Amino acid sequence: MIKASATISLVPSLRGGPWIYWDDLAESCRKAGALGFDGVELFTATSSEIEEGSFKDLLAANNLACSAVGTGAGKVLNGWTLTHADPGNRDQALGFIEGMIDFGARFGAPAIIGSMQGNVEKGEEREAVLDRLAEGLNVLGKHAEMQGVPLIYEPLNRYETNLFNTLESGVEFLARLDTKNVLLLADLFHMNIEESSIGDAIRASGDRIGHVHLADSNRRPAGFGHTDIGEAARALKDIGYTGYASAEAFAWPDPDAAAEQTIQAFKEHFV
Ligand code: LER
Ligand code: MN
Repeated sequence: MIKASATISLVPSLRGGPWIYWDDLAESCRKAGALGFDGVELFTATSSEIEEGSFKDLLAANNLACSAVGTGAGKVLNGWTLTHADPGNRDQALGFIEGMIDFGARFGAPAIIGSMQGNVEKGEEREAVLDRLAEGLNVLGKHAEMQGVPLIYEPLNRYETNLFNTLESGVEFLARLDTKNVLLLADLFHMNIEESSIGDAIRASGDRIGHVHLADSNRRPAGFGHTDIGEAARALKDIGYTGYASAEAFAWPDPDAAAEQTIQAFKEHFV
């Protein structure tokens, strides 16, 4: 069975980004639990702002798991990436993500490397940048393995990274790592831009997919755009995916309506 996850951002300066809930962790968990979500994905500025015991209590009280933790704040707020030309910057990125891996692992949740992968900047050699990415993912994949969780690497659309934009190129890159503990994130919003066929790309990636971001073509909740969500769901069932479909979508028209739309679309297609 595929599981439904809502997203919660606790970074006020990034208000307006693609997360369903915004304001209050306890209230967001209560609402997600009441709607029947199985999990919540967290986006935080640091790995230390949530108290472990109280979040565990919140999850248990609302019948939820933590589905994943995002690491993008390391880039968006601090400018760190795993492929930055400056080794000091890369070290900061590594330390930040290690902290996030440890934080997520306390709740059995993997960390996601999305924006933290960075870009090949003007004048840089692509292969040298990919070597830095491989080095970072090897270190972090092994670190995550010690904590008993996978690490999730996310191909993004071309307007966000020039490293890897499709699942196929991501699968190929992961095969060259020393660690097998890095899995791919299939984000339906990015895939709508980059893939020729979302279903075929999912079927071809099979067990390399470890997490799914559920959003429609316009990044509104599933069903509010023109992506064939049913086809994506069929492909995920075909490959035997049993992870989360996590609603990394705009809180459109508002958080409550976005959450309700997501859970309805989930019940229609994924169950
Ligand atoms: C960014 O567009 C995204 O999809 C995130 O999951 C990556 O941090
Ligand atoms: Mn995503």
